[in-house]
Amino acid sequence: MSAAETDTDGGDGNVDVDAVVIGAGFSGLYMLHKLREQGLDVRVYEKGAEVGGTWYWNTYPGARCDSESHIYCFSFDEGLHREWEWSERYPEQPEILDYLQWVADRLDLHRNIAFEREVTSATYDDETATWSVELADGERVTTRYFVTAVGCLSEPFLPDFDGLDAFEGEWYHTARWPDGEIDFGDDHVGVIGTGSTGIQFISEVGGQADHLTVFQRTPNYAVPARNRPLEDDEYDEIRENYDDIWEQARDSRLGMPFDHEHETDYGLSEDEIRDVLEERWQQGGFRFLHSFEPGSILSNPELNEVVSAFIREKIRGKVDDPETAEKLVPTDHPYGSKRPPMDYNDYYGTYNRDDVSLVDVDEHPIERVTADGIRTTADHYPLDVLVFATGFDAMTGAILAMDIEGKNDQTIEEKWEAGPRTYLGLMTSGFPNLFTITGPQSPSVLTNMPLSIEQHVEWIADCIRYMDEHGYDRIEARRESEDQWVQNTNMLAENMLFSQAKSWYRGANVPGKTQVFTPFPGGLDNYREICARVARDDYDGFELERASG
Ligand code: FAD
Ligand code: NA7
Repeated sequence: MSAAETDTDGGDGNVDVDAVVIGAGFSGLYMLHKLREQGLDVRVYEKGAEVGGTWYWNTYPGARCDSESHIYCFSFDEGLHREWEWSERYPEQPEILDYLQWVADRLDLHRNIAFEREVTSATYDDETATWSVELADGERVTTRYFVTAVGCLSEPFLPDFDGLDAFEGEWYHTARWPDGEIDFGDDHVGVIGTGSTGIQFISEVGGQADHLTVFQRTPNYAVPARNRPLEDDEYDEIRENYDDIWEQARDSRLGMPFDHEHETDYGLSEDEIRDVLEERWQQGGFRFLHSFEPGSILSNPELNEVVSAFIREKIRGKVDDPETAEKLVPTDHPYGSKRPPMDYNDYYGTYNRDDVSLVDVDEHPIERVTADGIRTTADHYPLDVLVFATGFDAMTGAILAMDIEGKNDQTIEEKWEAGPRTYLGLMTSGFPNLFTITGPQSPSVLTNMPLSIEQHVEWIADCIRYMDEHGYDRIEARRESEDQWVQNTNMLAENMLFSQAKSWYRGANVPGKTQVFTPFPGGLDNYREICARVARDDYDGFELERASG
C-alpha cells in the first residue's frame, strides 16, 4: 500500500498530514491510534513489511521477551488485555507478533500504515513550523508533527571484522534473521555474543547443530526465567486484579508489579540476605532483581556484591568443567549494570555438552573472519554458519540513521556529536514539533517498555491536544531545561553502578560511539510524576508559540 493510498484525508492547510509517525511497533501503533482518536490525520511509515517492530525483525531461534507476558502488552484498553490470553510466562516471538497484529486489526490501524517505506531524512521549516519528511524512494510528505517511534533496539550492530565478505558459509545477524526454519543439523555453527539474545540462541541451538562454538567477550549474569505455561486459574486471578497490577507497575521503578522483600539489606545478616535471594531465585525472572528495592541493588556496591557473588556460585554449580565455569563467571561488572539476561533453557548446562564449546575472545580476540571460519589470536575455528548476536546501536542508532535537520540547518547528528541531548527524552532543542518516543534520557530500556511507551504516547497526544486547544503551532524544548535534564540524568547514573560496566546503555559496544549513559535511571514512577508536573505547569521547560507570533 503506497503512502498516497493510505487512508488519510489530508492535513490542515499547508501540510499533507497532521502527523508522520515512523515505525509500527508497540510505539507507532499506539501513537497512531491515539492521534487518530484525537481527530488528527496520521500517516505511519514502516520499513518492514508488517507491524510488530522488534517482534517482526528478531525471529532467531529462542527469541522471546523477558518481561512477564501479562504485563508485556498494552494496558490502555481494557478490552485488549482482558481478551488476549498469553500461553506462557515468557511468550516466544511468534506469539508476541501475533498479539501486535491482533491489536492492529482490532484497532483497524493497517489503513494508515505504509509498509516497506523507509524514512531517510526530514527537514524542519521554521517559517511554516512544518516538517518535510523524505522517504528512500524520494517521495516527500509535509507534516505538522514528526514523531519517531523507531525503537531503542532496532538498529542492529554488526562488528566490522575483516574478511566477512569472503566467508563462504552462511552468516546472519539475529535481528535480521531470514524467513523460514534453518536446519543446523550437520553444521558447525559459530555464535558471537552472550548478551540476552546470544543466551537465548545458544540454549536453543546447543544440541541442534553438529557443533556450536560460542565466542564470548564478556560473561553475563543469567538468572533463571522459570518459564511455564499460564494456567487458567492463574489467568483468572490476573484478570481479576488487572487494574491493581497495572497501577502497581506504573507506580514502580522498572514498570513491573513486583513487590520487594526489603528496601535494602540494612540490618540483615548475610544468611538472611541469601535466604531472600534464594527464594527469589526460585521465582525467577525480574522478580530476582526485586529481591530488594531494585534501586538499592543497582546503587549499593556491598549489597550488589552479595547478589553478584550469589549468582556466580549458582553458575559454578551448573557447569561441570571448572575451567569453563570460570570463563562463564562475570567478574568485570556488577549484576544489573548491564541489562540482566534471562536463562530460559538451562543456558549454563549447555556448556556441559560435548558438541558445544566456549571461546574466550576477551583473552584471545577475533582477528578476522576467514573463508571457512574465524581466526582469533590463539586459534582458527572452522564454521559453516556464523551468527552475530552482537546487539544494537542502541537508543540513538535508529534516530541517527536518518538525516534530520532542524532550525538553523543543524542536524541531530551534529547536535548529538558529544552524546544525545534531550529534555525528558521527549524533545531536543532546535527541533520543534519533533517528538521521540522512548528517546535517550527517558526510562525506556530500564523498564518494562510497553508501560514507558504508553506514558510517552499519552504525554505527546495530550501535548498536541493542549497546543491545538491553545492555538499553538510549535513547541520546542528550552536549551536550559535540556541542559539541566542531561546533567540530572548523568548525575543519577554516576551515582549508580551503571558506570562500572561497558554496556550498550552507554554505547560502549559500538566502536567510536560517544559513551554516555543514555536511559533515565531515576525510575519510571518518579519520571511519570515529573512529566505530569511539567504538563500541568503549561509545559514548563518548553517554548510554545502561535503562528500569529
Ligand atoms: P520497535 O519495536 O523497535 O519498532 C520500531 C520500528 O521502527 C521497527 O519496525 C523499524 O523497522 C521501524 N523503523 C525504524 N527506523 C525506521 C525508518 N527510518 N523508516 C521506517 N521505519 C523505521 N522490552 C521489554 O520491555 N521487555 C522485553 O522482554 C523485551 N525483550 C526484547 C527482546 C529483543 C530480542 C529485543 C531486540 C528487544 C526487547 N525489548 C524488550 C525491547 C523492545 O524493543 C521493546 O519492548 C518494544 O518492542 C519496542 O517497541 P517500539 O515500537 O518502540 O520499537
Ligand atoms: P547485547 O546485550 O548488546 O549483547 C551483544 C553481545 O555481543 C555481547 O555479548 C557483546 O560482548 C558481544 N559483542 C559485541 N560486539 C562484539 C565484538 N566485536 N566481538 C565480540 N563480541 C562482541 O545485545 P543483545 O541483542 O543480546 O541484547 C540487547 C537487548 O535486546 C537486550 O537487552 C534484550 O532486551 C534484547 P560485550 O558484552 O560487549 O563484551
